Amino acid sequence: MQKLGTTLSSFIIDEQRKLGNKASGEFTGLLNDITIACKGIANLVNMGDLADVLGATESENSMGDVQKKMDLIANDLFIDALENNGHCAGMASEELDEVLTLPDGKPRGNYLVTFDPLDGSSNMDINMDVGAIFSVLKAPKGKENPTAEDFAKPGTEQVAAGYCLYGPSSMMVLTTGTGVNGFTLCTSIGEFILTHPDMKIPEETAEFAINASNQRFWEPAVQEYIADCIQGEEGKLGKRYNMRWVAAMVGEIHRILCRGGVFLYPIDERNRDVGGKLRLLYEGNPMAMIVEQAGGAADTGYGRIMEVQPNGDPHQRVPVIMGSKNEVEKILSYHKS
Ligand code: AFP
Repeated sequence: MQKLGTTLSSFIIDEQRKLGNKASGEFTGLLNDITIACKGIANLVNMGDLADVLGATESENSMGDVQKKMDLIANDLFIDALENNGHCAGMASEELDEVLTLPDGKPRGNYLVTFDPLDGSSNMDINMDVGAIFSVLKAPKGKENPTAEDFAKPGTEQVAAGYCLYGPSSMMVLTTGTGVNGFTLCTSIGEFILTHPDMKIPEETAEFAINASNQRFWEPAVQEYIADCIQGEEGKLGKRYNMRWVAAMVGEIHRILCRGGVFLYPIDERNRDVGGKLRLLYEGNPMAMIVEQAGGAADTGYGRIMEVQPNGDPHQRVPVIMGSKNEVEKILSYHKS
């Protein structure tokens, strides 16, 4: 007989049980809310054009990116799942200009959630990988409506982080600070099942991911490292490298969790003033927590991503270098020299 295995909900309940009577069940409830949003998104992403969710809207987000139809739908699904159950006290989304205050009368919980509801959304229309990324922080005690300042916590204060990859199968990858576990969505029963326990990133790699079309804008350290990778066995690094680019950070980080690699979105001449391209709260911090929990490293080139002190702007950006530990250290040595 085929076994069902461990579902995401039972896994989380079990983790919380290990905390003894300290666990109220609220955190379990919060992760369950996020899971429901992700299942709703997975369903629509899988239906694609049949659900009329492809294409762009006429609106832009605060970063000036044109919002895709599915960006807005995914954002609404996250809000809907989180604002009604009393587990969450406030939210910040890559798709919203300001942090979101819960409507009056809705119960408030003890957690703040930040999310990028549809990372890599330009992949939607070409039927390629997209994902959702989320991070959970403790909410300030007794504050009805948390503000941007309450979200301005370094990544080291995250209590959980995860992503849901909508690829050939949908997978939820989660850390609550004790390792990383991956769950595959079984569409026939509508449950995420534990398929990738205790994910670990190999320390060594010969695979990098960077948008090479930006090469002329990169800093000298990154230019030099990539040039040495391309030299292969004849170059200073003495080995042949492979390159991949999914154009959705969720896809890149998932590949790195499965077989190692490094992902770089460095600061470049065009985004130096704003600090990089990727967002600290929605992409940098949650992915850094997952990568570190899986034994990898996550840095800006100048320090650990999770130790960056947020400046209070929920859309603060950050340069990103993350993945296999020894390779990240190699890249950092280029920065140092
Ligand atoms: P969106 O979340 O706006 O779709 O952007 C995705 C992303 O921020 C990140 O996931 C990718 O790594 C990166 O953009 C890809 O960007 P380019 O291919 O344009 O460099």
